[in-house]
Amino acid sequence: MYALANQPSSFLDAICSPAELKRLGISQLQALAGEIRREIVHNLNKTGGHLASNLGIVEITLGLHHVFKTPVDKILWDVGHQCYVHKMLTGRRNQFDTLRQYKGLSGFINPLESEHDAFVAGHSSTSVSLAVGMALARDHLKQNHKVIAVIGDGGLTGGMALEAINHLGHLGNDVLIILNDNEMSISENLGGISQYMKRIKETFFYRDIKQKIDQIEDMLDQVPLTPTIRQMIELVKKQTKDRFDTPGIVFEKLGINYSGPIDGHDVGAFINALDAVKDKQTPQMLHVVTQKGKGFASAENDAIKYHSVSAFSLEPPLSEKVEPVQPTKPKAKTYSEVFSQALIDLADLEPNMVAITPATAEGSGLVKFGKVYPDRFFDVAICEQHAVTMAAGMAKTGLKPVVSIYSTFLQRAIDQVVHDVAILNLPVIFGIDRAGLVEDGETHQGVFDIAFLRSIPNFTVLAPKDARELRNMLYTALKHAKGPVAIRFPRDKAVDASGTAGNTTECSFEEIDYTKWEFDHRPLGVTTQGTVTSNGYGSANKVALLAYGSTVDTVARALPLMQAKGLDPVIVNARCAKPVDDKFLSQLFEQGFNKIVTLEEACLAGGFGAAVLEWAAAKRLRSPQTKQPEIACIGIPDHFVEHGSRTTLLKDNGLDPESISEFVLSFAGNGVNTI
Ligand SMILES: Cc1ncc(C[n+]2csc(CCOP(=O)(O)OP(=O)(O)O)c2C)c(N)n1
Repeated sequence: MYALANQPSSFLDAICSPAELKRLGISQLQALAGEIRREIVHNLNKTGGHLASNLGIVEITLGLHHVFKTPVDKILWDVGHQCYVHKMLTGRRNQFDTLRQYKGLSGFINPLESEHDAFVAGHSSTSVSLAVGMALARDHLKQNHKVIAVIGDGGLTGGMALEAINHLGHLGNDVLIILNDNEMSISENLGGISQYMKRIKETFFYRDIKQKIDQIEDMLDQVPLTPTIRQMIELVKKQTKDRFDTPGIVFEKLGINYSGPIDGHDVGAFINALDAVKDKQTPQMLHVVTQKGKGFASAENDAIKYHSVSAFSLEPPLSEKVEPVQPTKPKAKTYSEVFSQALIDLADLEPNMVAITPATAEGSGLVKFGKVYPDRFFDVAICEQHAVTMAAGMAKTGLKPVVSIYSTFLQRAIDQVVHDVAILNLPVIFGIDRAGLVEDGETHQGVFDIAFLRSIPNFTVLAPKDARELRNMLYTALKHAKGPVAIRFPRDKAVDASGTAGNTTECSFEEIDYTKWEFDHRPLGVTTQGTVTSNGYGSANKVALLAYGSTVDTVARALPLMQAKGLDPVIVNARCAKPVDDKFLSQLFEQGFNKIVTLEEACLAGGFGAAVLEWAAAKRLRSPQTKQPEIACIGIPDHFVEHGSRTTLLKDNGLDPESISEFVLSFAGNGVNTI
């Protein structure tokens, strides 16, 4: 283990591009690996990031850049979360303190950032498909370069990777797959493929054992032995051999030439292995064994915790930076924590409920549920499509599956949602985590789910305004849903309507009519939930703000700003985007509200605001005599949202209280409500 104190990086300082790397010998590369690890740890302790995966892939990255020549040769990094070393070696080291910061270096791979990044990634299991595509194009266009896909054992569990391998074996084109096997996904990797790779490694050790047995046999040949003893030796040899099979035979049978496994931290061995396969013109897989977190004891010992970290302390004892805790103030829970706690609280009430995660148990807070109810918890690996269709099968057979999935990863399973869940109107509940803006950037923004789910018949698309409502939505859906229900919530601290942020998870459950919208923050003469009565202002300008999900809280925070300027709008918790609350909207129109603003933390195209506009257009056709209000929509415009802190991104997209207040004030114009 090297010392963590920041030391001079003489080799790293000399590297401005991969060209300099090629001049280094093996021992120099080894020294460089140490310098890189030190720098990664020292940078990430300030910026946070995917620490363990990057520490594990240092020698692989060095070897690849030593042997191949980017950007001519194409290296496709699966997921792209392990590309920090690659970034350091391809001219971006000086920007490392801006990693994952707004306008700084992305935490993922992206050709818009560097010509050395062959493609964009953030989602898993795409690299082999991309490599096949690029190799086919190269061969068709008679170009001459190598295409290399670097994929982890976690990424290999994803269906797409297996589909691509299947196709590549059939095509036979020149693609090199580097399989980075650290036995970890975010959590421990699981499934038959992972087990198979363990067997391959055992087989590797079998070579040693076999060699030793052969040596013993040679020695025994020198001494006279009875036939029985000879038979016994043969039997031991055979049984030992039968326990193992030829390394990589499964890949070989699929048409991919397998070599390995080799030690991925022995840069010399790795370079030799690359040299041995680099000129082959056929599909090759090089199986490389690495350790996640290599070289940093804390990450080696707890690779799950250090998979992705926020800023942490390097002072011994190594620990995360802890904010000074106010003893009177309980730590606010996140929506993920509220959701997963609700699942635990509901488990006894709903014995047929099961929870499913596609390899994101940590992020979704489901680890505890899995420990308490191991028979009712299914981590399916990085297999979103399988997760959804499996849930459909469960629902059809009488279980109550809850698929806990990030908004961005649900995108991968849209067909399964339509074809396997929605057509039969199956009561699968989707807990859509990280719905809205997230730090990671374009590949991870959870902004499309409303638009795609709203277009699917039979779906109910909900978003709670706070922790209590999230629990009640889940409770009610589990009890009564006759078809699919999606409940979306952001990656954020949970809001508690009672103002004691995050401590509502201890409360009991309550059935709610979640398709009905409610006046939440302004009870203006509301008699029953979802019924609009006059607000009594008699003003020429009656403004209603229809807020969906996380924006209810933001709008509540914008209210005093608007009131200070003389505008006192009605705030509606429009918690169901599909179906929209027909009765409520009718009443709103009939009450003479002449300005309506919709708000959502999602793309405007096809989103909640679009649902209200569609409703208004249909209403115009149905009853042309009804005076229509002006409708404006606040949400994310038609662009991809980059990386940066959630607060910055919300502000950038007009979703902070100040921007909302400004927009509404200007939209409301002069004749505002007076208070
Ligand atoms: C489609 C998709 N689902 C889930 C994730 C979340 N995720 C990010 S990294 C990761 C584990 C990847 O494991 P592996 O490929 O073995 O790489 P390692 O971090 O072990 O080097 C997961 C599940 C993702 N990026 N994409």
